[in-house]
Amino acid sequence: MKRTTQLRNMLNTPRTEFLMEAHNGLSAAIVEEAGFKGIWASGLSISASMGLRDNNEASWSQVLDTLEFMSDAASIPILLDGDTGYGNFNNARRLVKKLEQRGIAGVCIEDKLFPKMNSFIDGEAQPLAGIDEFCGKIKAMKDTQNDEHFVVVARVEAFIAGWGLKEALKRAEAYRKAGSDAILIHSGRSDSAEIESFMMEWGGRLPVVIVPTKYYSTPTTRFVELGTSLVIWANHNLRASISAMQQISRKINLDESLIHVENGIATVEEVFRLQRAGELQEAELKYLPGLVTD
Ligand code: SPV
Ligand code: MG
Repeated sequence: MKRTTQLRNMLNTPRTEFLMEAHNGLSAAIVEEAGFKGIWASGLSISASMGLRDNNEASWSQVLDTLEFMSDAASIPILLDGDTGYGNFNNARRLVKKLEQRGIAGVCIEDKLFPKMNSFIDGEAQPLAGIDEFCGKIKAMKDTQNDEHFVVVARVEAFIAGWGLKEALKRAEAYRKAGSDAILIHSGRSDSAEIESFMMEWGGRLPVVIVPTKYYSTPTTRFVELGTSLVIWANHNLRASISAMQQISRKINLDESLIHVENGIATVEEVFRLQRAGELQEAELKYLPGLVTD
């Protein structure tokens, strides 16, 4: 089944499904191997892994290059966190064209202004896009996609910006009418009150996607009860790798030795396995003329 269809099915089944963050080819392969059905290509994680801020400092074509590695390294669908679409409707529709060429299953755009700022940094100070302008962007993206199953998710930042439930519902409804395939409702609260209020009023008009980074203590069963379609674990591979790299770098620097670290980290053979080194050896037997050794 095509990856676009797989992602669309994840949104449209009555079950709650899950996407796990990845930010490069290696993490994409690891997410797939762990058993996830799909990948969130997080803007925060991709930019951080480049040593950059989540403010569109990476160019959109650099993000595209990263996605190409991810798309090659994993066979499950990838939903790109496309920020604001990297410009106006014209940039956003060109993005869709390029994503489809690279086998990306869908993109999520948020109703903020380019260059964006991460939602958890001074969220309330962040201006929102005009509703009409954002709807035009969604329409342009939907009109551009070649594959009818390519997914466009509209992300509502009304709660993040402190504009409240009424505005969140108004925007979600406008984005639905503009043709989006799902609504991502975001919240920076440490409890799920905003999400719950939205879900009660929304009434399943379109599938809903959530990102419980800040309200992580809400049990997943609650998201299921609320009828959430997709839950995104948005940055946890990046954060896990930061902790692991900080620890190992400090320890090796302190010890000036590898004696106490070797057993606690992935073996070199594990790196080769994840790179699929075995496949190359088999291909060499098949395609390379035999080496003359004597
Ligand atoms: C991301 O993963 O980049 C997101 C989710 O957009 S958040 O960081 O919560 O805004
Ligand atoms: Mg993001």
